[in-house]
Amino acid sequence: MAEITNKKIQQTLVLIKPDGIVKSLTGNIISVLSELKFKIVAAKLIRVDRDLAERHYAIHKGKAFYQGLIDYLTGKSVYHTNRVLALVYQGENAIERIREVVGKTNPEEAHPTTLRGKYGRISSKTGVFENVVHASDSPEAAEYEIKTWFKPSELADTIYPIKKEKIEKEELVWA
Ligand code: RTP
Ligand code: MG
Repeated sequence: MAEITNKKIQQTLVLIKPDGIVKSLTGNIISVLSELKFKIVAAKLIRVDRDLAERHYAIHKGKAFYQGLIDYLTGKSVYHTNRVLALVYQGENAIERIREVVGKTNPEEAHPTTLRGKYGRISSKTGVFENVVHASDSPEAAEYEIKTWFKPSELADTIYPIKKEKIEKEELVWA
């Protein structure tokens, strides 16, 4: 009988959110994710402005928790950091397997062995689920999110079609 396989090579966007950065959890989180043996395709530390946060969570616009969520991601709430570490992972069923390790959205419902179960909390001030990590929830979301956070040249592998365009713009250089 033929073996039933359901292996998909997927890419997914992981964000270590401001609370993860401020709580010095970057190493722990990457270490836990590294046990999945996925390939890191991109990584960078980013200052998150309102525009980027709103594009990332555009799907949630209008929901009751939306403003609090944007404030959380841009460091306007308790943590006062707008630093986020963004990573792209690639591997077999990476989306589902990373979501498993990350745990449920509500840190109180997340299994205690998951990243959110271990490190997340619900802010008693804002009601926001400060859940330490973001992970894409579908291939469509992953593509949208990876393209929102990274330029093609920032990925170590080409995972989506690219094209060349001449762009003239001012850029910061070393003085
Ligand atoms: P994420 O997008 O950050 O990976 O989280 P998720 O898929 O598990 O959950 P999602 O429904 O996409 O919600 C995005 C983020 O919004 C905050 N949230 N707060 N207080 C609330 O009811 C509430 N619901 C969601 C969380 O920070 C969640 O990760
Ligand atoms: Mg989500």
